Amino acid sequence: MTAIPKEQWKERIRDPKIECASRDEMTALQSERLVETVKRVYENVEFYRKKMDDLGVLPGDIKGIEDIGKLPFTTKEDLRDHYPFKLLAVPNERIARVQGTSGTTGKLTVVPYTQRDVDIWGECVARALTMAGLTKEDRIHICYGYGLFTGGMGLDLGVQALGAMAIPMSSGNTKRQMTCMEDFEATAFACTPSYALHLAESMVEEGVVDRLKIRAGIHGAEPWTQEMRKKIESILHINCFDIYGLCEISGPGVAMDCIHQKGLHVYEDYFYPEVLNPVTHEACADGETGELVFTTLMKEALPLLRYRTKDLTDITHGTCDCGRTLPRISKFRGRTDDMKVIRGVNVFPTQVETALLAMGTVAPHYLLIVERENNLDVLTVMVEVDEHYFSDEIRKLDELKTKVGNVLKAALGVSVRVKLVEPKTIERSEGKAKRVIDKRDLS
Ligand code: DLL
Repeated sequence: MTAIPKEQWKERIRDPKIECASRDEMTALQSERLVETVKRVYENVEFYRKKMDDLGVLPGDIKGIEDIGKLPFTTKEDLRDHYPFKLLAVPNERIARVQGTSGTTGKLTVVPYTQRDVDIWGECVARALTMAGLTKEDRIHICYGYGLFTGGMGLDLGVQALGAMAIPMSSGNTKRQMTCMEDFEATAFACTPSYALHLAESMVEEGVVDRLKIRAGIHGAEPWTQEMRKKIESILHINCFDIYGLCEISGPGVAMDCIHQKGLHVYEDYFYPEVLNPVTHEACADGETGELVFTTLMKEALPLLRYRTKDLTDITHGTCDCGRTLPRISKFRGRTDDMKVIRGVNVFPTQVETALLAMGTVAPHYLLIVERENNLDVLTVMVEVDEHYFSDEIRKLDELKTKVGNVLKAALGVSVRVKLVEPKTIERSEGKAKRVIDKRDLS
């Protein structure tokens, strides 16, 4: 496998008029799109009409992007409260598809798309793939999950828009992934960074690295470090790129970094980014860490005003070495909430609590421990159970352990290791309970 040598690297930009626009040109475009979006949501979405009325803001008060601070915020809770389709801004028959969060139950967030939303999503991913140096000549092996999760479908749409060849593997079955990668002569692959590293090490073990034609890896959906990137790059001799997105805004392809690795370029002509102090909601200066907030500028089915992502980052404006003027956000520092991303799946401690309490056979004292083993995330859930389980025959304890594991897997959508412990083993807290210990080094 060979990375594209730096000296041979040609900057590839799919849409230079947009991606290299001057600030004035971009502001004019964003303003026009924001004014139109606000008018549309006010007319079609009762939730926003009420929120704006409560703030005393009328669509006519929004004259350009400089007025964005007058608009109300939207949160994940708002989406859940309006589950599944109560925030639609278009008639039902215009919905072309739905996607959702990576969690499988309880916390599901559903996102409807019109065909134009789908096309724009594909276009954003195609821009990102172009940024990774890929063209229609490439064969892109997609091992993100397909389904409601946006990873598989998003990359697929991008490959189609690029005109390249999609290899829709979905996730799992490492041996088969390697065989297909080799046999189909894939030139790029896309999956979570933790799986990329696992795959890379498996390739070394199987001795297939030199027979593969992979040049680039497109990784995201979970936080990962520069060190992890370097490790994957050095094992496979490729270039890796960090792709970001969230289903509420469209999926992967909201932002991605270029070969210069100076932050992830945000497609701000479609998604207007703000970085705000999570407490005061004041705008952060360039370089200052805050919560990333997006306003969609072209979304038809589910336009969102000032959607609070809870992802912590900072933003930089100014021209990048690649020539793009799109602002750049730093690799993510974490989240403002307690959500954990385990093997690309969003997991909330409250989902564990709900599932455990519904069982009735275990105590409501639990602890999540997240670790990284062989480069894969491992979630251990420690749960207290009645002491008679420890004095009775061991078979009963084993049966309960299997049952808890099955219940949690069904609730979370990821397999979990279960550790049943005696009462009072888990530390009690006087203030907020500590529900998660994250031992992965994601700094
Ligand atoms: O994870 C979309 C996606 C798929 C992105 C494939 C990239 C590749 P959700 O399931 O809605 O969507 O989860 C979104 O995942 O708010 C972040 O906390 C986290 N996340 C996504 N990409 C990155 C990344 C997809 N590159 C949530 N770095 C987001 C760090 C990321 N965290």
